[in-house]
Amino acid sequence: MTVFRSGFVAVVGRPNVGKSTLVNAIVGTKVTITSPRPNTTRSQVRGVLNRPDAQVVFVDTPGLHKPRTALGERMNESATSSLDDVDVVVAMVEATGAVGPGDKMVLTQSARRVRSMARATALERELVTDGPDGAGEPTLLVVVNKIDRVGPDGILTHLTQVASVIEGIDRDQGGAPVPVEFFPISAATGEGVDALVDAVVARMPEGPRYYPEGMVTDVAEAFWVADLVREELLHRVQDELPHSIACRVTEWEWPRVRCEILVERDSQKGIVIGKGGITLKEVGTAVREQMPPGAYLELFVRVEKRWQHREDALDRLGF
Ligand SMILES: Nc1nc2c(ncn2[C@@H]2O[C@H](COP(=O)(O)OP(=O)(O)OP(=O)(O)O)[C@@H](O)[C@H]2O)c(=O)[nH]1
Ligand SMILES: [Mg+2]
Repeated sequence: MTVFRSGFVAVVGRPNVGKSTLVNAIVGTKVTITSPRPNTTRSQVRGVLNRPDAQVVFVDTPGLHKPRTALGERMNESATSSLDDVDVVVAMVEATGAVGPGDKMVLTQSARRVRSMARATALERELVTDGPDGAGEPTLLVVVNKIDRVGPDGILTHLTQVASVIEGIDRDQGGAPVPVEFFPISAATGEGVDALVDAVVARMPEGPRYYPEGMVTDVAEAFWVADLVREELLHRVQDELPHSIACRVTEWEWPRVRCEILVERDSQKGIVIGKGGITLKEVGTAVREQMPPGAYLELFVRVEKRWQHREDALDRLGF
């Protein structure tokens, strides 16, 4: 008898390694925004993969980093807490550049979680006599992304480096080595992604559909539009400004949608608006193209001083 498998997968990694690009590639629709700037994703976003044999909910997470703001701390908490409720952990690094301390932190947290899953599974097997559900030993899936940017030698070097970092983590954490599988992929071209998805599905427990079949995400429409506005801005502004931007929809009276763009300083306001309003105009056009036809999108820029550092502002903005 074929079983239906379902469950949750967290995709964790440093900022900018390509987590959101991967989730979009797997789901087959854009469900989470991406950009060349680090810290693009600020909260968990669920993307649902529906197959005849399985439903897998991929949880895209903010990049784990050394926080310099209250927002950064909340983003890290959001990423770390995603590990608590999932069946499989995918830890992503990128093939370009060396495996750094940020990657080590990601691998350490991921390995720790897989170890605790292994302990829980062992305990369950002792208590339940009718055997395991066939999903196998908890295993850390390590994805090496952006292989389109390095040659085969580069991939091999990187895999070797990651493996030795994990050996060090095993020594630090003690006990048996954590089971690991490696997946060199390119989220951008799709290379290697099917193999990863098959491995994830094989590791899902037997279970029901958690979401209706046509549903690809649980992100609310107003939140999505605000994120699309931020995405378009991230592609147009530089330096520290991406971090200072927050967007939220303040009115939704279809087809009229009003979205507020917050910045932290007066000087940033002009950059977001652009000469003669050109940047805002371009952003508005690009976002409308991704909304249902007929949308009338109004964009406003407002200064909210140091909002990234203020707990009260973060509460209000829903972080
Ligand atoms: N060449 C190449 N670029 C990629 C690949 N995957 C992602 N990128 C690019 O890397 C950048 C970051 O991608 P994101 O998916 O936003 O990265 P992220 O890990 O979600 O980043 P945060 O949300 O900031 O943590 C974007 O410019 C992507 O286009 C890949 O496989 N190959
Ligand atoms: Mg992201």
